[in-house]
Amino acid sequence: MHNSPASDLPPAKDLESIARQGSRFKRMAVRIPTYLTDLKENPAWLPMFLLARTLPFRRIHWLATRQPVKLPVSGASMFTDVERSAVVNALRTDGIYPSLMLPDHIHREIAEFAGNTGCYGNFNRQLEFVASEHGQAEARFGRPILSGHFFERSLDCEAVMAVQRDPLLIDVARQYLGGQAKVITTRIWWSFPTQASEADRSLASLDKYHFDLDDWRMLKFFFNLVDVDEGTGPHVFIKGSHRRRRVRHQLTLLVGHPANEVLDYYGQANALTLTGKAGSGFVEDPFGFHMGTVPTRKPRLMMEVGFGVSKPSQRRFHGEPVLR
Ligand SMILES: O=C(O)CCC(=O)C(=O)O
Repeated sequence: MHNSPASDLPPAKDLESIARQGSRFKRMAVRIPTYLTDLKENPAWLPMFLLARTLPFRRIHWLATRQPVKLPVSGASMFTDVERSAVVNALRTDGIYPSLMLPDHIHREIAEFAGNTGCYGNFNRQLEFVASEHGQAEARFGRPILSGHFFERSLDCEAVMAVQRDPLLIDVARQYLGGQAKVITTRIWWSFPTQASEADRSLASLDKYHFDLDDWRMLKFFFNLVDVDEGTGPHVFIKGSHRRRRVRHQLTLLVGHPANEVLDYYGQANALTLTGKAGSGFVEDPFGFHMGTVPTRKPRLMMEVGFGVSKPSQRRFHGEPVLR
């Protein structure tokens, strides 16, 4: 067997970057079928996908398409004591408002539903199990299971629908995104402590700072449905990164970026870790850098209601993979 002398090899740093390039290209290639489906379903997806990552084009789109905000939606909100203008101001400044709280009966009803209903592991409809049997499911299916999604089953839970329809959510979304804001995702899902591969973590948007690029403007409400501490895989958001944006993070094909690169530029002090009691929630502009983290001690149950300004794709509505 012939071994190359050490002097024939590129320096270690170059080898590392070759390896990184390889996996980046692979990650991009994996996404191509999803992109083609989006394009076929809605050709307007392409200009959004290419241009919505840059601040000047986002601004132009905002000025050209923003619709006036109609009167506030009538009806009582389950979020008492929340001032809508305070939420919208915090979103404009920080990209996040971190102090929402669901009523007890609502988060308990959703948690009970998620505990008793079959979920699908790693976004795969073949891997169905109930959350309390996560360990047995990993043994049965012979693979680590990082996430458990309910897809359209989420909408069978009355309490989920009550949150989705709450007047505060749509009012805040319209004030922040413009009068045409509409719901584009509603999902509940588990993330489990496990030895997950990089690909599974990437599919579940875990452990990698990224920004969302599913629409020109988006807003996401998230709720922790179990007590979430450092060991439960909390969500992390980088305050201010939705409006002060490094040029390199605008002229990039990739939405995911290494933690050191993100934290060095936007500042460690701006990384907000969203731990909290069951029912605690927050609303963020997902153009800001954010990520979920992999639980190390106990499973996390989470809910998301996402708003956008364009026609939602079927894939997004049902919570199918949004590959990154
Ligand atoms: O699991 C989380 O906390 C993050 C989810 C996420 O990154 C997303 O919905 O874009």
